[in-house]
Amino acid sequence: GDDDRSGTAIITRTKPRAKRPSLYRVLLLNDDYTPMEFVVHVVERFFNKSHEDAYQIMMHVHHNGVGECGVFTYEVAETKVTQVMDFARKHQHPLQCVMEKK
Ligand code: TYC
Repeated sequence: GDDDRSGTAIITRTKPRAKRPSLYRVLLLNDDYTPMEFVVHVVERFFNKSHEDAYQIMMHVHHNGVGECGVFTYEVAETKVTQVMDFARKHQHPLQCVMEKK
């Protein structure tokens, strides 16, 4: 509509506007204690990576301090972070997983 009972013009959009959701990187952080094999397992299990890709991501984090495991919408990224942090805590490893807006 272009008018209302208050006499104030209101312009509404006709063409459907696709609102793309913001995207978030999920990152693993390096530490000195979490076993390499545990990190590889985490990347395979929670980020659906092949063993080869998971190993590469783990080694990237080991050498660079931080690395990306995937890019997701806010809710999915938040779920990944919680799942990884809970799993690491359960196994008493200090592994840290965080998300950041792209
Ligand atoms: N730096 C760890 C080690 O030498 C391995 C490791 C890799 C830990 C990646 C955390 O996100 C990580 N055992």
